Amino acid sequence: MASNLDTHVADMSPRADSHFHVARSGGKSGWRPSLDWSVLRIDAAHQAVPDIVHYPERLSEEAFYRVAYPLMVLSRRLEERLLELFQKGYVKGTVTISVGNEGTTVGMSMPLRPGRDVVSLLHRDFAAHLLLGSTPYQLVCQYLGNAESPTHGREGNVHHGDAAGRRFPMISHLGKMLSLVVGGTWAARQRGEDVFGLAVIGDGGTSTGEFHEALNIASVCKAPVLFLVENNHYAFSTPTSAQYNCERLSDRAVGYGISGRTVDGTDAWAVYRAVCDAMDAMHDNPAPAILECMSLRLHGHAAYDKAEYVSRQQLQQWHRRDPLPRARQKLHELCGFSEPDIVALEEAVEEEVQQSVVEALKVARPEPRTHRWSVYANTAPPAVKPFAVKRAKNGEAVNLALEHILAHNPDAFLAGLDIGTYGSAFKTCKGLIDRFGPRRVIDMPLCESGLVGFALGASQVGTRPIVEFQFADFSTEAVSQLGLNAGTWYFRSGKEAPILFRLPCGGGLTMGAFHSGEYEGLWSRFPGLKILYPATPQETYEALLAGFYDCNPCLVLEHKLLYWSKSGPIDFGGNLQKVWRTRRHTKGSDLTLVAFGAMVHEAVVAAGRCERSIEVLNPFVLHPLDPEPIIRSVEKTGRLMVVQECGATQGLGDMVISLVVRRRGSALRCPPVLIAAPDVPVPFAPELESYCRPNAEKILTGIEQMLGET
Ligand SMILES: Cc1ncc(C[n+]2csc(CCOP(=O)(O)OP(=O)(O)O)c2C)c(N)n1
Ligand SMILES: [Mg+2]
Repeated sequence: MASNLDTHVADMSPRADSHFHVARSGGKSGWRPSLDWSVLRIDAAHQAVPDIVHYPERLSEEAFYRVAYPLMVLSRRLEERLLELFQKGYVKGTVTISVGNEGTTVGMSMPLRPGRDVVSLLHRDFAAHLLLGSTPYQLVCQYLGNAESPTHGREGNVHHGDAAGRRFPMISHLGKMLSLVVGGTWAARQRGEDVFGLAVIGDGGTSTGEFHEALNIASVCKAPVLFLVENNHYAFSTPTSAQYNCERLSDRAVGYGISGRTVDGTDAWAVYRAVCDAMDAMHDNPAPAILECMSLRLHGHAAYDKAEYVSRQQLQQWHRRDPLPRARQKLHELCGFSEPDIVALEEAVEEEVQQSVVEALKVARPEPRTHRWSVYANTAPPAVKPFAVKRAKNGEAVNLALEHILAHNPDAFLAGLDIGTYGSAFKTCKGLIDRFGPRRVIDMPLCESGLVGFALGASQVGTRPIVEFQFADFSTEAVSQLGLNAGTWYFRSGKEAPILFRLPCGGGLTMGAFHSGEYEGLWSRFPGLKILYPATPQETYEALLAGFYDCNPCLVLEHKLLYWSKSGPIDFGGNLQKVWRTRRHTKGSDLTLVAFGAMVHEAVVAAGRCERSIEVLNPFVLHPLDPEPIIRSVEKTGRLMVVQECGATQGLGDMVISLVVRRRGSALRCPPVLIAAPDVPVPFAPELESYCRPNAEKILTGIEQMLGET
């Protein structure tokens, strides 16, 4: 890409007498796209300068500013250049500028141990990314969305991080990252690691439900996570007076039984000390804390926002509190730097910015044809112990599978509502807490979104979470956390997110609209999730093991009606790869009847009563759906009927039909048929529910009609 920005560079040869050393080695030009922070330090008066020390050591104020000031300048100059690149059309999306927030971001991240402590940064934490592992070059690449960006162009601007380095990449949905930090910190501690969490949120973000959920979980689980609130007085254009009604956001700590503190966020040293103090306190007594940093925003919310809603007077006041000039002054006063020393430092920073921009602009755009498009990680599952039992109910199959998983995987844990002593709402977890203890069979607070975030964070530090939703219906509480965050995790970060989700689902139990749904249609709309829907004890056992040992977020739908009503043998050979396949329940040549969950049993009954030869298939893997076995059956029978328990537009029946018609419509001798409930909420009264619900009789009527017509 040609760039008139290149022209600046030629004039900017590094000063021979620069006091500011930036590591340069390798590559043709001698420039390499990685900044070595251990040598990024000021060497005024040829004094040795300590490298950054991390918690539990503390920097002196003088040593702190020697590192903090260059970082703050680097962050600001880089962002100014990004803004310029945005205005020139090189950067797409937008740029949310952190100018004014550098005191908070540098202060809060300096004590952390990169790669060890669990962190989620926000859209105004540019300097913290630099301090915790990103290089200026990488950040520019990320904003340009080019082939070398940390997300390879799969995500833009602030949605980056380093999942493997425990700097979790944020999603746009504010608040959602907090519970991941809680889960990651808690899980790493369970593994015996001495870690802390830093979960950053803005004043606006504190109004989200997830802020409460994450704080509450952290407090109950005693996870040492510092919830750092960057209070810059505005959320986009909304002032704090319209955002909350307490005096200080740190006052909210009382409600969680934890401590809270407010500091001047424009004072980097004050923030640094407050974070170190909080880590000391969390070390002595593992529990979360709130640190509110009163910060400011010297630009609008993002590149397009002129911030006309901020009064001139307030802006002037803010400019007087700009953290950069104050940090600069500290270099003079505390560190004894002369003006030329500081100017040399600033020029060296400017040069680093230039180099990064110029090098990043040379990088190719992502190439769609060779891009890694997969939304699924594909690490092969291990071979597991074979298991057989002559007869078990579906609910017992769940219990047996969970017992196997917990017994063979010390890093696995089960989390959900009432799964401990009570043994879960449908008793499928009975006895597990007695065998594995409350640290591995965990009764969680009632908060499905926070629970999913907690599990996602835990999955990133080497543990293997299993989440039970009490009813599948309550999984809708976690749509963005599960669908948008967990589902896209591998695509965005390249790191696996192995989590098993269990969803007791389905109707027929007179439970009405909020306790009877399946939601396979909803969850299949999110790329990156897998869905298994077993119908027999054998399938149930296999689905739970396959879902657990898979390296992606997997949902297993467990039909509640089948838990204790249906039984059968389990004979599992131990090869998990063979599990991911369509199940044939009856063999036939006149009609292919595809069914899911409890409808499989209704379909089998209907097939048994029918005089013609019906082939009943359960796709078992609902997402990603492989239509080929269904197509092969249709090639034989020439007819396709799909039966689903939910309303016609809510399930996957239409998807099955569409795939068969699109790929092999010529094999059909008549139009395919969908047997489904009407598109109404599942009604409560038994007469109304059974009127809506498909059953063997309705299926049989449909089959006879279909076969009679052809
Ligand atoms: C859940 C959610 N709703 C709306 C938005 C759109 N949005 C992006 S940033 C923002 C303001 C955030 O304000 P604050 O939390 O105070 O952080 P700041 O931008 O001030 O640093 C809004 C409303 C979002 N990202 N997430
Ligand atoms: Mg704000």
